[in-house]
Amino acid sequence: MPADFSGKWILETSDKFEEYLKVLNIDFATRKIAISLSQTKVVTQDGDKFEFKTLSTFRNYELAFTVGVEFDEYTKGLDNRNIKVGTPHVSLVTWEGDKLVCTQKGEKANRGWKHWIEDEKLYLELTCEDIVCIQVFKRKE
Ligand code: YOG
Repeated sequence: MPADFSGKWILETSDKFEEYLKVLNIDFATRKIAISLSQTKVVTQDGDKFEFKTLSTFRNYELAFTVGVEFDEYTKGLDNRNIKVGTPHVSLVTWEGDKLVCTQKGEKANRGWKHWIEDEKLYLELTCEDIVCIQVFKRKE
């Protein structure tokens, strides 16, 4: 039985988020706004079909995918990169035990993220090149 990520989660702690933004070439002013934001993650899960909404007062990012199915990803409003099927650029989410693991093959090396639940918190590890950022979310009542 896979983990259940569904619900509304609010960002509690963020480690190395600015370093992650830097490696994605996000400019100074945008970084300062981004690191000060409260983020809410809204997850809808139906078997292996997922919808992730990352919401803030500055920008939102929505992603829908099915585990095991490659998809095009355009990181609109984030670093605005294309991660496309049919080129060597593609995103894919798989289960590694109870961890949801996304690889984002594209212009940036070693890019991806992992989600898991630990002690009733939602963890998000964001990776790009040699940077690993960890965000922890708690359930929003
Ligand atoms: O989530 O990939 O949960 O899609 C944002 C990284 C900041 C805008 C969080 C807006 C952004 C400027 C990860 C913040 C890096 C910063 C709220 C989003 C680039 C630019 C949207 C993400 C996955 C996993 C699901």
